[in-house]
Amino acid sequence: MTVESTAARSKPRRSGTGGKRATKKSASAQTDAGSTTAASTANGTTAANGASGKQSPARKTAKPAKTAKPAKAAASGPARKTAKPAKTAKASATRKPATKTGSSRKASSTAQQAESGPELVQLLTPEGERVEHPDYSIDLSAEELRGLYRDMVLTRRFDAEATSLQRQGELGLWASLLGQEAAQIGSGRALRDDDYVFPTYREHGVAWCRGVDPTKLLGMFRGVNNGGWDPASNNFHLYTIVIGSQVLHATGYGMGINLDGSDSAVIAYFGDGASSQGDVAEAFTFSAVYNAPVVFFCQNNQWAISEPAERQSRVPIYQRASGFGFPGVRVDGNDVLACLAVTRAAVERARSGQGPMLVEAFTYRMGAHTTSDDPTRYRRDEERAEWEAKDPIARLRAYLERDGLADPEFFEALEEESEAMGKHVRESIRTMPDPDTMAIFENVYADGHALVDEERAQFAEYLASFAESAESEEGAR
Ligand SMILES: Cc1ncc(C[n+]2csc(CCOP(=O)(O)OP(=O)(O)O)c2C)c(N)n1
Ligand SMILES: [Mg+2]
Repeated sequence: MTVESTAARSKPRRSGTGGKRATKKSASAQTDAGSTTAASTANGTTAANGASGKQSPARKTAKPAKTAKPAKAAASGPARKTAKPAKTAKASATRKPATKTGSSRKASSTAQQAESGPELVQLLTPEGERVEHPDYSIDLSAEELRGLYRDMVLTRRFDAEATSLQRQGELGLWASLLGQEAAQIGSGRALRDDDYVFPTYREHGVAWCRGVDPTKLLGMFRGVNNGGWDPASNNFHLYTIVIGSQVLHATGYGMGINLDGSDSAVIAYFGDGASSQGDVAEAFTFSAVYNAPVVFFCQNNQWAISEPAERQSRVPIYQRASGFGFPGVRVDGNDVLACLAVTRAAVERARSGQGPMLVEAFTYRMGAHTTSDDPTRYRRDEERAEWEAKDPIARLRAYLERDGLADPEFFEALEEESEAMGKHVRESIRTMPDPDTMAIFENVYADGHALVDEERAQFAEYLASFAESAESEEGAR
């Protein structure tokens, strides 16, 4: 997908005004499968300024230059040697994370693990207590809150089914979103239909919010198609495995929105690991310089396969934004209300012509990286247990029950719906047709290519040779 083609796509969706995007519209209520979110009320400007202003505490703790001294290291030769903390870090990283006492780990985790305090936006505590934040507020009806809960429960159920189906041999691979439901549902529900989403490979909750049929997400993981849905139908791009590349695509799309003069926004999802990619840095630069309406939504789930987040950055990821000239904010990624409020503010900001914003959703990958991974090889059980206590679904349920916002019938009905969904997913995968083997040569070039034609003919001949040898075996009997 090229920048040109994604940008061009936005054109027919929204008629351009011909001038600069100036109209600041409220996010319209979005309804999907019974769940609604209210119009945005957050003041993007205040919110963003507030967020970008808070840098001192973490900056201070992030000064573990004692171990790393990155600036000096870059300037002088000998210092570079001391800047080799990779050695210390290496020792504490993949093999022996259990001790977590290595100086490198200790220093950098201070920068990473600001799980409470002023720099983390939170509206719902892990115990399910509703709290306020000076820059981000939200006022949702009981129905809307139940809708968010339903979204998270069904997404988790779908994800669990997919993991089981992989174990049963129905999928080649699955990348679970377990633990990241709030980050995805909160941000996904902050969007309008005409906004455009660029996901990684783990955004099953966002796909749900965009109205993509969940069973369509399975095709690629079963190996029967290259994506399975039409991105233009739901403004939800195909899953992207090349880490960070979709962030550049989002930037190009955002620059296209500006040229169109529309007030849509674009959101790019990426991980803590992806934040180290050059593509992401380039996307930050271009979005800032071209004032593109891009929300960079980083789900910091603490791990990039077996690499801990502290190996990606010496400062909290959200603080990187200020170096590029736009605001960044860290939100409790297990708090669906905070994720919704912060993303709404960021999207509103983009819509009103104020350019990009970085949202770092601080969360945790509860499962393995993918079904091919074994996280017990590189991380402590205690770490997972700590995060289990911050579960995004349990905390919203606690709030709904304590404040009488949902009755037992609601939870029972949802359980039934969840069961039905599981059944539907299992049945769909087993009836998913295998593709025609020769289809691999389709859509390589829009107008065909001599080399592809040649390869197609060779492959057809190769396949035919099996039929011939089967026939001769038959004849020999
Ligand atoms: C350009 C590129 N480099 C390396 C990989 C291999 N790879 C796949 S997933 C992954 C880790 C990504 O971690 P993160 O960005 O934190 O996302 P998460 O998987 O945690 O959601 C890597 C390195 C890749 N797919 N693409
Ligand atoms: Mg990660």
